[in-house]
Amino acid sequence: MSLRKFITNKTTAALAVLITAFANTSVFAQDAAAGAAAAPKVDMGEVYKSVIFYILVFLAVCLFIAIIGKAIKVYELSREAQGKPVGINWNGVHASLFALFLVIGLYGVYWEYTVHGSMLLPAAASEHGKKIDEMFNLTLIITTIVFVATHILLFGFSYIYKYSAKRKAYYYPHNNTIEKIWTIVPALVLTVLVLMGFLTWRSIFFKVEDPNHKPLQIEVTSEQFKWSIRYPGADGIVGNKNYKLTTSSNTLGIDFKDINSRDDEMADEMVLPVGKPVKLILTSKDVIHSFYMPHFRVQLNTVPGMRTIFEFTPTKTTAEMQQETNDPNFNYLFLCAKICGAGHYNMQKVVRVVSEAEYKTWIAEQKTYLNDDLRKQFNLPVAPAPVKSVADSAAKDSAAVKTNQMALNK
Ligand SMILES: [Cu+2]
Repeated sequence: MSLRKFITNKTTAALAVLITAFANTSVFAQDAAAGAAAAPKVDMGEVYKSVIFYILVFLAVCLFIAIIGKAIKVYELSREAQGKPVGINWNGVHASLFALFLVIGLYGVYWEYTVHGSMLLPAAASEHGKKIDEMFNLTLIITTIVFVATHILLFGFSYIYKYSAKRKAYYYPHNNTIEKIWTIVPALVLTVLVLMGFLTWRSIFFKVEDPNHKPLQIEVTSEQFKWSIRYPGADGIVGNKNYKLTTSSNTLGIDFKDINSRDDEMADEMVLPVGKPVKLILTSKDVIHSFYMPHFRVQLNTVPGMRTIFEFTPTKTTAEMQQETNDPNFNYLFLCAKICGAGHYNMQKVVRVVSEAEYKTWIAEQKTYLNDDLRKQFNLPVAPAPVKSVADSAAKDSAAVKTNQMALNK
């Protein structure tokens, strides 16, 4: 096939595609016009919601680029056929594109940091949260420096050392010194970051409990698709649970034979006294969920069949945070951070951090799980509530501490 015939064939084919596309669009337009006269008007805003629309736009853009490419090729071939020098210096074009990409890309990074950077979470509202934020910031600073330096080298060198007929490439296959530098330096930096992470994590998780300053125990149970919050009642201990005891009236499977369970209270929101350590006991009824309190920098999986524990101290009340963020509607949240099924998005609850006095008023208003129905089910005398011996409570307390310690050591 001669070159001219080839080009003509290609052009005819391209024209045929364009004409077909145009004809189809016209047919659509006519249909739409006819339809509009007969039926209620179609909302064109809906078009933007369909996937097909974006596929067609993508194909149209590809077609446009292909046509431009073909036109340039035809221009170059015709120059070649006439014995003229090549019209476009592609090495120069590519090198300039690299340089342009570097400038636009770095500006994009700057824009991301300044515009979206302010959309990050506000300052941590818990004691350990400050350490996590420091680690996050240090990692971000180091990776940003490395990112900017390597990209200037990568794109800058591609521009500076673009092909030149006057220059011969220097063959440079290996250099031990360079190999050592770019192996040892990242290894050292990563070792420091990993060690810092390890030590921070340890300091958050392994705490020696002060017997005079016991944390407030709160049990959170996840299930598809909700959270249940259990407060320990006056004894300060969340009682035992057993999945075999789950019934329609005892959905958490609380074991009311355990005296510590009897005063346990249910709550619809999590209310925490400011400045007091909180020990979260997390469990799950069905699949693994992830308990996440973004403002307190708390995140831990809830796992069926085991208890996971996280201890933290909130340092700012909701009211203080509303002032700080200048948002009177601000509320702390906890939510599920693991896609756990269709209703996952619905798994969130409000957390209110309040003063000690407000907390006491609130907790006094909460109902106990144990009601007359459950008393009958567990063969317990129907009110008045049983009196618990101090020795019993102390023994249970040390047992609970041991179980928690075991869970922590795992
Ligand atoms: Cu989820």
